[in-house]
Amino acid sequence: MFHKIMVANRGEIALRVICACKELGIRTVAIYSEADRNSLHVRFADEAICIGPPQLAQSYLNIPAVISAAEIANVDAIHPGYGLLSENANFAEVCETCNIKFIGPPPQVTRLMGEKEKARAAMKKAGVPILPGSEGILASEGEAVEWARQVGFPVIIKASAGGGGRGMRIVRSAEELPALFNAAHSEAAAAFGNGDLYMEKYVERPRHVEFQILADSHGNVVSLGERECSLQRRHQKLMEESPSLQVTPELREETGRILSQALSNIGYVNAGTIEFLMDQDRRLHFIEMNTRIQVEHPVTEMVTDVDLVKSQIMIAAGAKLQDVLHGPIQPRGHAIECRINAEHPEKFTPSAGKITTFNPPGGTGVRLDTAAYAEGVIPPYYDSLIAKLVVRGRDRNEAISRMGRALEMFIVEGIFTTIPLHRKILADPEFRAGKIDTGFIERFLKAAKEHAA
Ligand code: MV4
Repeated sequence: MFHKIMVANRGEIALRVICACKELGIRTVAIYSEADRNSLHVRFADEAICIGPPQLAQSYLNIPAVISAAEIANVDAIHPGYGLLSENANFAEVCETCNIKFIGPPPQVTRLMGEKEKARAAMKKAGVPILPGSEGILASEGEAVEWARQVGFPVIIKASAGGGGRGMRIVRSAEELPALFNAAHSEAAAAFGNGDLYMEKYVERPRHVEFQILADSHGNVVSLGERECSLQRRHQKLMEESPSLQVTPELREETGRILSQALSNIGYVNAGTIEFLMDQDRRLHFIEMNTRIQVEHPVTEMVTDVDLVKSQIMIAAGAKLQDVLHGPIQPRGHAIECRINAEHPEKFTPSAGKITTFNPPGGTGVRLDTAAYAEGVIPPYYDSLIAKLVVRGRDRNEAISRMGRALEMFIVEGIFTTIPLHRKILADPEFRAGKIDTGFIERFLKAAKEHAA
């Protein structure tokens, strides 16, 4: 097992990783920017090293600075958290070169999944259902028209280097395709330095359902079931839950079986998330894979009782799944997570500043992952997520009432947060009935606006 791990992240996820290390008896090293001197990840790590000024490019994304700190502290491994360097295959390679274990998949697997068109082809080959679409990168708008006619309109053009919604265009007819193809190409080239595009059949009003897996370095893979993540605004998730009301035990079992086989074949190692779109017929179609621990991982932890971050660390140290898990995965009850962002609840603009009052909720079935505290300052340089409020209940109704009372007791003053928005969503009859798809939040906000007018 590792003796010392560097946590190459900040905020709630850095604290989350430190918690896992403490429980495993591993020493921790925090890195921090000048804006994060008084952060809790600095306070709770055994050692802390300042790596630069507040700007991400000069601190948490500065690979030479991060590696230098790791060398100075003489760590065995680096946990990247989510975002930042977590899906950077070059960083993983640098770690390897320096004899530091990167807690994540092998670099070539991270690289494969980062190229969405290649990931799609690899998953298809490994037996995972994908949507009808193009094969290989679209060479020209002419080739795109050919594929679109074969697939049938509407189609969606996506950037191979994209993900998270950037560089996408929905195309409903052959006439509008060339212009949208060129716009997507330019946008992708500008945003990712790579204009490669591919195409899929467009699914109207899909649900976003993702499966959590764990894979060890001995070829063993296990599924921990799914999360329903359709409640998003501009590709930012707001609320997640597990299980999904739409996934039957048979579909869960079958998908888990297919994914275990596929990811074992691909040589995947680490925790991982396989994203699917669920269509109107409740069929699942692979769209992307995330090779990191995700923001919403606690939802799965609450229903399975598996510590995913501890599992990542043990797997990176060479442990077998049978020694990481306590037995078969048996999800129990229902969990919901609300992402609490420091932003204006209607305008969604970031709200940095000093927190004057902070009353965290607690009690039965409530978990709060946060690095925020009273008198603490939220800097303007980073992601606006300041807390994840997660509850578990025997069933969805109990989880909803528990979340309602926890949100009521969660008092944050001095900055704006999304707490009021979550209270309203929770009261919505459609949400309570489980009628949620990727268009829900847009419809909800539009109705709220019209009601106010
Ligand atoms: C799609 C789609 C419909 N059909 N692909 C958006 C982000 C990226 N990860 C995939 N996305 C979508 N891909 C096909 N073939 C609709 C979306 C989509 C979406 C997906 C998940 C969650 C929210 C979404 C919001 C708008 C569009």
